Amino acid sequence: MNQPTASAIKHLNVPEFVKHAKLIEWVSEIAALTQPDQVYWCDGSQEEYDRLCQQMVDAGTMKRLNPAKRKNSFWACSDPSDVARVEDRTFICWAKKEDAGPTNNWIDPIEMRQTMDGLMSGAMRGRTMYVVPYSMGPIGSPIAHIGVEVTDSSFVVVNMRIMTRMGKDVYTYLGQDGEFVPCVHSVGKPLEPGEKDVLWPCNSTKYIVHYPETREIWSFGSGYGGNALLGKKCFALRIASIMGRDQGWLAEHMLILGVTSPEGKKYHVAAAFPSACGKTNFAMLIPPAGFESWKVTTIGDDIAWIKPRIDPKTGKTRLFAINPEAGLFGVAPGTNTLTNPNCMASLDSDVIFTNVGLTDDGDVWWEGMTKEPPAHLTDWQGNSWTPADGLAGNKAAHPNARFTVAATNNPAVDPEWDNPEGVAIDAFIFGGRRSTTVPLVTEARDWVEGVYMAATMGSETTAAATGKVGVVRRDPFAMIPFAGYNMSEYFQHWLDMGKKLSLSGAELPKIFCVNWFRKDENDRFVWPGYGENMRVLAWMLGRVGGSSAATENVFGLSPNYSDINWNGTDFSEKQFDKVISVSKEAWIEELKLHEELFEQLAHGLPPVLRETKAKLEKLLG
Ligand code: SAT
Ligand code: MN
Repeated sequence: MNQPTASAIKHLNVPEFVKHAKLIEWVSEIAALTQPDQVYWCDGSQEEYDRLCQQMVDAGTMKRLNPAKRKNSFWACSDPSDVARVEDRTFICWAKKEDAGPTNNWIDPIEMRQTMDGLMSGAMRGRTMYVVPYSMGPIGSPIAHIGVEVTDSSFVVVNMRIMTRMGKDVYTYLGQDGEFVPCVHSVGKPLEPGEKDVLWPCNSTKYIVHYPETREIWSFGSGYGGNALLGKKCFALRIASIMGRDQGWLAEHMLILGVTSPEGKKYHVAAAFPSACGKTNFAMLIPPAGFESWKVTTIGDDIAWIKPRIDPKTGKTRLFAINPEAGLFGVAPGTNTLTNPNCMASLDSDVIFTNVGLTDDGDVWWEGMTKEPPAHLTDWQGNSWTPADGLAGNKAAHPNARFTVAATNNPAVDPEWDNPEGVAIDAFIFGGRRSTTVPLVTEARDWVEGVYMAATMGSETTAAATGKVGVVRRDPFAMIPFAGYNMSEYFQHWLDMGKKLSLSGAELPKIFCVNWFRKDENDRFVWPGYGENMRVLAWMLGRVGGSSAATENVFGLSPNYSDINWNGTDFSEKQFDKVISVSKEAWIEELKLHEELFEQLAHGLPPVLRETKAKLEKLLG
């Protein structure tokens, strides 16, 4: 480690509310390495947010939207080379390669530290280094954890203020020696004296690095999303999944919903979907006709931290979940008032939009927002754009254009979303996008079978993500890019949790597998999806509460047509058969693909998963 120089320490500007010697020492080490012009300790106030936003408006990095259209909102555009998470530049640097497993990029941590020290050396020259203290989860919650990110991007600071509980209270909570995950971020574009900054500084070399043994995150070269907002995927999933394994809890890529039945009973479900499976729509579901007396509320839209605890109401151990985030960082394109009115309402004010189109009257637009595009706008790369450009294939918004907005902007936010105790989970739901094979809904007969379903879940690729359509990618637990350790050991951790909890007499959540995307012989979706998914959700909760019937099949338990409430729809039994049916031939092929996955993950694969597969094969006959 570089020794902090006397001048670096002098310029640390430590405010009197920071009392944590180790934190100060770490900040001084990073300052000595990265050599910023100044260090600024964020307090998280509204005044600070407004000031930094105004600075970016003055510099041209952000534009203030028309307040009559979107109050207190901004439009920003990234460099066209810096538009999404860079999975191939993301590394999990365990001392031993096997610990990262076959699905993660690995480089020896000693080598990686040399590389990162080299890249970070002087990386913040000419810039301010911001110290961003944040809590993932309500400050002081027994399920929450603290991080501190130093960054040379004020854009990251304002996004972190929306996405996390950021500010002075975190220093108070940390006190003199509280634990925190240190996160170092630089856009990797130092400025020479007098050099004018670019609008979106970044570097063509990018590294998103995790050191599991020391629980550190180092990120270089990108200012975009999960590459730079290090509390999200880097901490809340990759590092937290490791903490969860070590400490006996779960950090999952799951939304959390509250569902209140007409009788007033409140359930909570956590659901994992790979990208492009309608996760945000499900997180903000509006019950359809016939379900007016049900209420669905959002606790989280992306990540769940789940810890076991005795439920004071029942005296039994249950799994309690919080949303570690405080905001939504959602994909804008495709979002509209028909398919997700709650999401659109969340975007009325106090939003930072990145890489969407800017209309001539100072509002935003993206593909799929309205049927008719505006006659003219400025596209995400700053070019003049007309619908003719759209027809020629030039999009007004980048497909991964995003909005950053506080969770409380969502009109359907759950009253318990901020409860430090979390909510007791009744069911886990795992889903994927499959045009064939996987039925609309199946309940696992037990925890092990549920883990098998989640471990083998797959999703067909969509054009937006890969350019290739319809290839099934396995994405166990929707965690492939986010597990901080060997995926097979992650399966083992889920199995161990189930075993330990059931031995202690805990009430385990039920596990379900869903697929909203079955297609008919004309390549059309059969299931209407969106709000109609409420019917399936109600069936699942009926299973939890003991009121729904089900029939056993090869893979578990599924509803008959008459087991689902069809009030308010004419979805027919024939259509239902198309989405619930199980084809023996298709499943024989499917299980071969499961075997391919198991071969890839052979190192440390829990034997019980292969045994479960053998059981299913036998049932198939
Ligand atoms: O950029 S994020 O990682 O925050 C979102 C995503 O890519 O899933
Ligand atoms: Mn996600």
